[in-house]
Amino acid sequence: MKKGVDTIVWIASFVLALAVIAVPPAHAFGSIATSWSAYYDGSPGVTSQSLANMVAATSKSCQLCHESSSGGASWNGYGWAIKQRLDAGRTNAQAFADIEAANSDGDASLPPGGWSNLLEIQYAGQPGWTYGSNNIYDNNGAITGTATPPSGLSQFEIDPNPSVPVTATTWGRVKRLYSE
Ligand SMILES: [Ca+2]
Ligand SMILES: [Ca+2]
Repeated sequence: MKKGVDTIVWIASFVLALAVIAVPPAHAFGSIATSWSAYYDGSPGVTSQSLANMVAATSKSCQLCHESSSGGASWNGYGWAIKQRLDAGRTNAQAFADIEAANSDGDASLPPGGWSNLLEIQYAGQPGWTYGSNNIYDNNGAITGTATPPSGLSQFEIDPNPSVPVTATTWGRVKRLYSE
């Protein structure tokens, strides 16, 4: 009987060890989005509605950076920029800060030179998506094609409108808060 118990304990330990080995690496699914949300909640980053807008449009946060609503190894320009910084050894927070001044979606909207990632984030836009075709990058940074922004986003949730101040209390956002 003792031998049978030992065998069960051994098998259980083996299965547990396999489970530990199978745990995904540090950049697990959704962890960077969680980190992004925490960073842009007012401190240290600015307060942002960008991720909330994406969740309202697609029910997921992935397409802030990824081509697909389920994540995976294809990114928009903003996601690829973050990945480059992480691959260079930067932390999530450092990577976010590193690329705030860039215009990763290459939009040509006002202000001159396009909306920087920081301004898009601050004014509830999408730093990785602009109107029309957006370059999509693979794991090696090669452009593999183009994609249009997620269809659930409204015009000024893709690139902000400089004449319309965006606050978290506009009626559309109030409705979203109660529909999520
Ligand atoms: Ca931009
Ligand atoms: Ca944009």
